[in-house]
Amino acid sequence: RVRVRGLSIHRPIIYGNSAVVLSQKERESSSNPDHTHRWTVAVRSASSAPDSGIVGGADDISYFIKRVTFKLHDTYPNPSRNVDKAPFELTETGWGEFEIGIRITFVQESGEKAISLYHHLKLHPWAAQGEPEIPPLEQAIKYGPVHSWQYDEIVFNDPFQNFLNLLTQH
Ligand code: SLL
Repeated sequence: RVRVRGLSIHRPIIYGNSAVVLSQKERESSSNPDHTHRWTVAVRSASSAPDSGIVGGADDISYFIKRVTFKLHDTYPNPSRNVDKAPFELTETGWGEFEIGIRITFVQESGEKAISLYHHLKLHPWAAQGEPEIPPLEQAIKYGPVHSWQYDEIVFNDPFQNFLNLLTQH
């Protein structure tokens, strides 16, 4: 296995979450009536399909990512959640914001170490001056979905030749 010295190759990704307020009905029929929001956390390719209304995700990134582990707050059952195929996302309900650990494991043949990212799960829209940090639910419903996404680039330095081939063939 040979490394291609001096070469860097990057893959653009986005990671983050979208959140919506649960309807009264959904809250009543939920196993936990304290839950106020449904949210999805994800790692996706940065490119978006035109008119899809979805942030990123146009390309499948599973040719170089083997697993994404989302580490949730300890108030969740089995807080460490593995996703082993695309789409690398997780949908849950809850009531509070917290820091989500995102661990990305690359395909075996890459020889690359896993990387860790952190995302602050965002449920509430940014408050204007003088407004409460957590708006009343009726107001949050009017505001609509909350989106919090980050662009990033995964950089591979001195990649193995076979991994470089795999990356460039996609
Ligand atoms: C807070 N530091 O106090 C944060 C913690 C935890 C959120 C938020 C689900 C809990 C469950 C949930 O929303 N946890 O399923 O019981 O705001």
